[in-house]
Amino acid sequence: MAEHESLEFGKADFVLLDNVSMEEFMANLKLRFEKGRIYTYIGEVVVSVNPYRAMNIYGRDVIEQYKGRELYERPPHLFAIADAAYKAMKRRNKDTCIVISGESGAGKTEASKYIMQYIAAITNPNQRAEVERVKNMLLKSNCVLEAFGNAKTNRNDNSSRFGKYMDINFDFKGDPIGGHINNYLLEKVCIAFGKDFSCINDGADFKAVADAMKVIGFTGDEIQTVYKILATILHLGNLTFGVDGDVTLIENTKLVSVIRELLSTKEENVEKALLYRTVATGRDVIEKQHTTQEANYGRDALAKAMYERLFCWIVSRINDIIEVRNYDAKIHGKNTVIGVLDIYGFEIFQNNSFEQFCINYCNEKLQQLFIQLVLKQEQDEYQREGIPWKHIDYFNNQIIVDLVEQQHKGIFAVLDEACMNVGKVTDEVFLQGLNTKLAKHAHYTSRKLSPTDKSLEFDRDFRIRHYAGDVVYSVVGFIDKNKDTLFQDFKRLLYNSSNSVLKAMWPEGKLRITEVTKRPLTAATLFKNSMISLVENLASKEPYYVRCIKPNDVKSPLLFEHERCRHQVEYLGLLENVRVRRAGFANRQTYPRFLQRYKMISEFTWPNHDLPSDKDAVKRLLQGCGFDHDVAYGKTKVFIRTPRTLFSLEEQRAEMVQRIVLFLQKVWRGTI
Ligand code: AOV
Ligand code: MG
Repeated sequence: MAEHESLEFGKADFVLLDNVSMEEFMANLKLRFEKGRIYTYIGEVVVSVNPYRAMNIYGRDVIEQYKGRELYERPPHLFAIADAAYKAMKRRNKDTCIVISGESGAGKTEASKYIMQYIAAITNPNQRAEVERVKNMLLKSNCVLEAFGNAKTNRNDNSSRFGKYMDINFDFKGDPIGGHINNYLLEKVCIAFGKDFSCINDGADFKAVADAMKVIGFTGDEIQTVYKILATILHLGNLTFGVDGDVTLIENTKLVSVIRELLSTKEENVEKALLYRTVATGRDVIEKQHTTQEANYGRDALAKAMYERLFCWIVSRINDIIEVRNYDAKIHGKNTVIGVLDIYGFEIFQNNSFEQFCINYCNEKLQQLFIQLVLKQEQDEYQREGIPWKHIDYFNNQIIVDLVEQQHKGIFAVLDEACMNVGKVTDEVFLQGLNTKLAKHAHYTSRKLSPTDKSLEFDRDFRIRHYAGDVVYSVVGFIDKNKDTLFQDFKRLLYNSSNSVLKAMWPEGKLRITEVTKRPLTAATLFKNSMISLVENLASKEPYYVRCIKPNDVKSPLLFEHERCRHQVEYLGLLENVRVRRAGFANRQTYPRFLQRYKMISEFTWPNHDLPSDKDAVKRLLQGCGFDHDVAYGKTKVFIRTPRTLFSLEEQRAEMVQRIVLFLQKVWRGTI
């Protein structure tokens, strides 16, 4: 609890507020923001407010101040949380993860970068070349992924359109030896318009990205192919179709030659794939001409699919390269992990579609994890240990998670069912399904169910009451995006390229039309499965949280929009977090572990105690130091309420250790 920080900057930990009320919380948050203190703790959770200006708090000197320190010894900072995760990993052999959440533009990606930089800076004191190489790769791979996966939205100029979970593996010395990246849903809609992703934006940008790729270890051929794919996507954006009688044709045929060249395929194959699809009817295989509408759809789907495939391929190539290679480390030494999760934040746009729906569902899942780990688990433990405890209420969003992912009647299930329909498959059919199955759900409504509701402007709208607020979604496009069909003909076209890098990206193009039988999993199912395994993975690690807040919608460093911030504090459950934390205990340890660390500070326990149990010994020790009032004794653990007590125990221990060392030195020198 950074006590040396002057009160003029407000309270460094919300747990120290005189009264836990929204007013006091907000007043403290605002005061600190205005004084340039963008980080504040709730116990071990960091609350961060986006400063929207360069802060001089990430330099080498600051890193040094946090290295190896305890959380409460220095002013709140991301570095402190990164250090805590690192220490837990190194000292206690725990896999840890740092979960960064908050809405779009709140500062998650920036935070994840500072955390990575910190970890890179404090590791490898011996400058081992191999470790330096790995660190460099991990940092560089981040830039490459950002170049391909970020885009400008009206909420954030550098918005992550994909979620990223990065594991860093450490050897027994605590040095990084490799990593692994999981990516989640790359938003593909923007690609159709071809201009939003920074790497497609201009050639100069691509040069920098290409350089970074080279450093990581991409081959020249691979980089060339990436460039060709990006160029193809741009050209596809300019390709238009017309009709002559009942024949659909390509208007700008010159572009077809360019694309052919880029894709290393035959010109007639490109043209055919754009204008026809091969269909199997029973034993016959026929070629069916597209209408212009179908041709337009096919072209856009191709551009999107190529981009998505490219992105996933880049991630998997990076994974090949940064994977833990040192077999010795794998077999002999311990191999622990710190995971950093930076994912798209909750978003509400003017028009919200399938992508926003997935993104917001993801945020529901993460909020549920937070509730499980921080609010629920904590209270459950007090109960288990028999510590007197008054339950603190919080909104449990499990009901919304179920609304989306439940089998048979969840929104994803209804969507998949609509997509399986043999007859008419339209967005309206999907909406009808929702209205039938969810008519009574407290968190769902639609124009049909609430005809007088002003926020539901159109017949195609439905509304979800998310934990973070109401969002109106338009069903238009849900079916197409969920099915995510790419005509087989395109897959075959790309597979048959004489460019081996491109060919390898499209292995399913190998199948002949008659061999394609299995319906691919829908986008919703894939996404749901990836979210469930993400949450399982996070839950298996010791979590550290960064909760990001966006102070205003105009990217101003000066403006603290009270209502905007209050709303975020509310839905992030921060007040409940403070209450649980405050009523709760900062630290807990089993009795034997506690004794092992502190027994030297009390005559009753050093070198051994003669009390009936370790619990009695711990009681005796704490009474002796005068901390009895600040602790509670559970069945197996001692609970320490304020970090100050722990801090002072640590100080006393350090003093004793010093004295013992001096004493032993004297004994050795023979002066005693
Ligand atoms: P996000 O990751 O939370 O949104 P970013 O991390 O991209 O948001 O932050 C948005 C912008 O805010 C950045 O481009 C910076 O200009 C500024 N910013 C954020 N944190 C800091 C900081 N610590 N210091 C200075 N400027 C900062 V999204 O990816 O859209 O959900 O999907
Ligand atoms: Mg981001």
